Amino acid sequence: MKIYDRAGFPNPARIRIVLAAKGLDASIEFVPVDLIGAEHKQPAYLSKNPSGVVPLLELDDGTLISESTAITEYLDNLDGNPVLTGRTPKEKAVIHMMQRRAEAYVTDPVGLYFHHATPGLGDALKAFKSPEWEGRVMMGEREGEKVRNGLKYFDELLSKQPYLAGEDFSMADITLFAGLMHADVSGITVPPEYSSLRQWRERVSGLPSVKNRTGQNLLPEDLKRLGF
Ligand SMILES: N[C@@H](CCC(=O)N[C@@H](CS)C(=O)NCC(=O)O)C(=O)O
Repeated sequence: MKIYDRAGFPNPARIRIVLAAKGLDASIEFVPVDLIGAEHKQPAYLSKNPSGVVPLLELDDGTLISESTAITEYLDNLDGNPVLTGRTPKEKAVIHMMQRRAEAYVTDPVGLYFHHATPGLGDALKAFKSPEWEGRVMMGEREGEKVRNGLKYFDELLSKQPYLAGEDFSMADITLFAGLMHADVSGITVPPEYSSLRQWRERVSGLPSVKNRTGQNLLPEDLKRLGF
């Protein structure tokens, strides 16, 4: 199996956590895609994933699977014990509901905020985003507000239960964790008073599948190109 992705980016981190949690690291070949150079918007990559985003999974028979949720479902079910996406109908339903909330309330709007209200990934990619780029800063700000509301929602939820879908770590937690990674680089911080969300983040950071395994560091060449 191959994963097209880029170390240090949030949606790729979702799949890197899943691979670690499922003990699948050794079965995967990583193919780096140059996001800052807009490689993912060129015909060669678009022919594999018309959405023009990473991660993308390519199976040995050539099947291409994009969307982190779909990739997670596939990897989690390979061993017949889908602990991250749900073993029973009820677990599946609750996990998918919470994962979609994590995506809709934090991970998706933080991506829009990053690309439209901050310099994003720089000039090469700008051309592929929106012709009226500058005018969309306002839209980006609205997305930032959505993220802040989402953080409040999850702080309240996590004051009542240890993980997003209840007692156990799941795909929903991975999605929110990656959203917070993206929030960090976008300049949106979790307010200090959101102690439940902060404690949850600490707890998730310490899990073996997450600790040092997310590729959370951008590659040195990417940091340089982004001006850090
Ligand atoms: N819905 C997709 C989102 C993937 C996504 O937005 N990936 C980012 C990297 S973290 C990307 O490829 N961004 C490039 C761009 O927006 O041009 C998923 O769940 O995998």
